[in-house]
Amino acid sequence: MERYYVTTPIYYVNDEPHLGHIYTTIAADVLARYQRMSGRDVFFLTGVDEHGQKVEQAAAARGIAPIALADQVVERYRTLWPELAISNDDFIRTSSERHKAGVQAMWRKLENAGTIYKDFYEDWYCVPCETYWTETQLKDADCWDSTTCPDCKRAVEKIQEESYFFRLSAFQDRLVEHIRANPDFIAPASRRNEVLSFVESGLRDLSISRTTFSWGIPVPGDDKHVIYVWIDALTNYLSALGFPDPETPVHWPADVHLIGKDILRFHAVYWPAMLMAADLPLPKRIFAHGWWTVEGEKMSKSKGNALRPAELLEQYDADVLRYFLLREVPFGQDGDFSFSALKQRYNSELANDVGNLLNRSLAMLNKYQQGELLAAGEEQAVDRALIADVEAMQRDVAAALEKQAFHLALERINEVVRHGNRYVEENAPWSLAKAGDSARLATVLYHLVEMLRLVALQLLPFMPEKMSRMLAQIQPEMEDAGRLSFVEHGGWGVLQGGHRCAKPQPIFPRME
Ligand code: ME8
Repeated sequence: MERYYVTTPIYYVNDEPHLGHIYTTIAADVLARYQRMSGRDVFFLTGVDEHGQKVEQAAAARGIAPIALADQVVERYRTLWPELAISNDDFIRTSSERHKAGVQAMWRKLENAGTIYKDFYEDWYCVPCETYWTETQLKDADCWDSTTCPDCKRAVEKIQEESYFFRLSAFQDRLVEHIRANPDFIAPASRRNEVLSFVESGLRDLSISRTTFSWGIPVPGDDKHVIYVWIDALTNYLSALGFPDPETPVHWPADVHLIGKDILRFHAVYWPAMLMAADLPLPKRIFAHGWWTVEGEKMSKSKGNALRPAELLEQYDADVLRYFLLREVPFGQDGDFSFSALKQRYNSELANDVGNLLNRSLAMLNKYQQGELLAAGEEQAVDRALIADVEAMQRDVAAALEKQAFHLALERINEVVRHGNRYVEENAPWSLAKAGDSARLATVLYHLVEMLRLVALQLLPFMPEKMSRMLAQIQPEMEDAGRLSFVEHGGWGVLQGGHRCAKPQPIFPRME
């Protein structure tokens, strides 16, 4: 069976979940569900990043131990994911023994490959970003006088300590070569170019251990040092699969690491270089999505305007959020979350288009044929055009999702829904009923219901709960929509004459 491995970033436990975290996780969930329905053996991983100075400081500020803070926040994530219908196969904590074993094994591999050395280190460090800056970088960013971080503009600290280093510079040429030879490796293309010019401008070796705090995984054989939080965190993608036993787990390499644009350098430069050093295959793709603002404003802890999932779930069904987040903004671009945009999209695309087509089709089937589907008679050009559109849509959605173009996939499905609504108008079943043309009426109703079934199947990964309800109206005998697959149920003509549908029940009532 073909395998598929999709990951989200592991989220820091110094903050509660917010819109940015659910965004990546929902996107990964849609891919996982879609690939499972396509017959692949899927592994979908998410989890939390518990170590590092940032978490240690956040815990100290609350007067608790780092692990106590981690335990609290982990619970928030663990209870949140089912509420959003997230179907992850595993949840990795970096404080777990299996993860520590994986990270220490990775360290040993880098060491055995001769890519780690000890030296002294003097630099500027931004704790909130867990990022190092050189004097030159601060000067270039006009941050030297204020000694603030070029990214977040908060104060950077001067650091001088003994440290282990990873020979990142030795991988510059191979990285450039790999990125050039594999145009799909980093997406979207604009991000790929950014990474390429960053690597080409020259890489310096990376400090990968700390002695100034202790909340982390000890360096094997030198426990004065803890392993740099990013070496620790990135290795989660392997440790969750059981690495180092086996060294190359069956689901490795990942098909896609979904991340936000702010953590691209770690994933597209450091991580591949580590894997090259450890002689392991590289992930096939790294996709960096954009950032959300909320009602036109940047989300920030200090402003207290971070959008919290619990607040959203009080107002909207999980499926509506899932749909909106992936439909509103092309994946890869920045976007704005606004309540009015959500309502507008919901009413026009879900209530008016999908919801209305389902309601009117099942209402007519119940009115004219007592809910019974009759076998389709001779097909006319309009019927063939509808079938062809559905089948083309299925191919287009598959192609869009290969490229993580969620918005295009949804737009293409909506196009078929609009086609369905036009088909109703053009074939006017009410006139056929009036004229007593029951053969043509049966054919038109068959085409409508069968297309609705296939539309619901394509939308199932995006809106698992709503689409299960839609399918339960079309196929009331079916017990569990979760077992449907494109392979078995994706073809035209699965429903047979004599099949009974339920009475319509609105699944997308209008929002006022
Ligand atoms: O970076 N819009 O964790 P994290 C969209 N532990 N995405 C956003 C966002 C916004 N406004 N704000 C944050 C870490 N994000 C590391 C990852 S992976 C081996 C280690 C996204 O909790 C951000 O882009 O700070 C990032 O991808 C994710 O939230 C996790 O952030």
